[in-house]
Amino acid sequence: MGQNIIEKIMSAHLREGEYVPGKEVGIRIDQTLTQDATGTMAYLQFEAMGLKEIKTDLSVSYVDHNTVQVGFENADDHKYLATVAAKYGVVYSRPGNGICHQVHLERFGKPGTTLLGSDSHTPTGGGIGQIAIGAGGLDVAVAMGGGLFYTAAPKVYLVKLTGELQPWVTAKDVVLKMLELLSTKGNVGVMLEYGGPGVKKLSVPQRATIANMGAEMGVTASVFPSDNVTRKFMKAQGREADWSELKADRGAKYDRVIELDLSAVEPMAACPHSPGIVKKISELEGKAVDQVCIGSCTNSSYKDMMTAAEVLKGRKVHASVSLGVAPGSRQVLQMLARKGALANLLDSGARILESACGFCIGNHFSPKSGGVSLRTSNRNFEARSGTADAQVYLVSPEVAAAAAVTGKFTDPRKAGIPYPNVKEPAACLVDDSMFIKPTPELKSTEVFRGPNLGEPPKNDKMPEQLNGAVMIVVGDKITTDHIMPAGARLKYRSNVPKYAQYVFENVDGTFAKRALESKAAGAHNVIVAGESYGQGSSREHAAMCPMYLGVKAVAAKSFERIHAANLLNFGIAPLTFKNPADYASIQAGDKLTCADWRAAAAEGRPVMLKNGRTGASIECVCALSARQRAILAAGGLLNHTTGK
Ligand code: MIC
Ligand code: SF4
Repeated sequence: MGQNIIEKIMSAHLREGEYVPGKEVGIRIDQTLTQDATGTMAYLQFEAMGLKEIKTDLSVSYVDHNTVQVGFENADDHKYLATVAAKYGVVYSRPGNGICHQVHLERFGKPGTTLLGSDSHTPTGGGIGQIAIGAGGLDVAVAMGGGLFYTAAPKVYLVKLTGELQPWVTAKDVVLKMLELLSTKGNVGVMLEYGGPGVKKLSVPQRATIANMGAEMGVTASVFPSDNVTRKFMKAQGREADWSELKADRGAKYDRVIELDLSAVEPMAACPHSPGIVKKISELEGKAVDQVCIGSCTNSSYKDMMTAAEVLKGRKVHASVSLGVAPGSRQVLQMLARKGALANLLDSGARILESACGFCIGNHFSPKSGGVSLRTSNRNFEARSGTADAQVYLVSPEVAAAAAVTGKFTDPRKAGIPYPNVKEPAACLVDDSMFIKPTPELKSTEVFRGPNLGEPPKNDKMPEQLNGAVMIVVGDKITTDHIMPAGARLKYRSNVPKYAQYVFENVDGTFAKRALESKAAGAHNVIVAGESYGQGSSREHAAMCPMYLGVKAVAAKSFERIHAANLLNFGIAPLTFKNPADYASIQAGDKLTCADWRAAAAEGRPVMLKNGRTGASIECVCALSARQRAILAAGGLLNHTTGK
């Protein structure tokens, strides 16, 4: 029987288990990437595991999130990352070199390989034909040391593309359409494979935009074939030798087929506060706009930026709009400068921002109170921009640039602006001088540890009995941005006791204090949640900091993949209600006990929670593999790996 692309790559990397959808398999990881906000903990954990050098083909440490450098913390972290990379054989991408996903696609991505990254948008690499997966830093640390990455063998959906995009319609609109079709929940355990005759009409950066926002659907990865278009992209990057063909066999099977006609896609927007609330731009036309941000790992390719610059050429940014442009890589910024496009942007009144995550993570450039912000990024969760009541819409660079000129939502097809039709470059400006590549001499580098850098927090073994105290009851689709805010708090990523003070800051500002008091009183803290708990980022701090605050279990209607894995890695039991209606019977302050807690969870039996207030018995499922149960019983992956 013919194999699809995902089966081909997965089976070539399969080292443990059997490829049966839903069953856990262990795969070899060829490449890893980390970024600074998750990276410091990943390397601290790598060191804590006693690992001596990396065992992957390539590991890269990017600095792109914490580049604001207010105070000493960020710069200290950068120095730690640079020195630890030198010591263990990791390539270091200096701040200013660009956003990890875009730079990795340009300089390192290789068709047919596996990439594991401590960032949820790692699947961007699917645009070049990699199985690229986002995970917590601890999983990436294990993979760097040559350990396998464990995940459920996926169900594979084919997205069959036909037709061709019309002028002003973009890959961003395609992925927003996909979000309308698949929504942001219910896709755990799925990988998307793009195919059909429409694929060859999409460039690698366009494919990467689509793969990038698979993260918002909750799929594990999105993969494109590697074809002549891929070859041309790699040739333009001076890397044709890294190219190989990758296509599905005739007769390959899929669990579901979704057909999408590219010619019928229209300019779209994701509306506040979820990437899944999708509307056509034509439905929003005329709405006033306060801020426009162009950039992020979703949309800052050369063509994206050049198109925006062409729209703005000879025009002025509307008086009521603040426009920020952050090219995602130094390569693109250098090319814009050489082409004169940077001058066009400056002349228009655009504010040029650093090639980094910046506005996307709410690190700066927060909108005014209640402001309407059009962004080309991938997430518009409440408060993520740094302004709690801002209204963030996710759009294409074309729609963003048109709005910057007109001051309102504008269908670019009707703006009276000639279509720029920017072509992909045949040769890119290749300058790798902002990478520090490992050498044998660098192995003796002394690792720098500034005062911002803590120890990875330790956990005790799983207790025999659960003496649970419900600290908070939250609703559906709670994101990791709700659990562990980033933005202005990002600089505490390497200092868990400090960062933990902000857990659930924007949901219930009393959470951290109450949780610490409850822990000190000997209780095991419990979080109760609705559906799709832990959407969004891979930040393991959303598990590590609750662990520090004494959280031992999260009981939810359902979980998102990366966060469930992170909970487990930090010894917090992810419990799913057998009967989802039980969720409504629990209140904050309830005592939930379980006499055979450790034995039940560790043996894979149902976990019965007794609610002291109502007297009810609540059945929960802790659906884990034998390997995962051992990790939970040990109090997390670090304890499990080091035998503590
Ligand atoms: C994000 O887009 O939310 C982030 C910031 O890149 C996170 C990683 C982090 O929190 O450091 C992600 O996507 O995993
Ligand atoms: Fe950076 Fe935003 Fe991409 Fe996350 S989504 S990696 S914060 S640009």
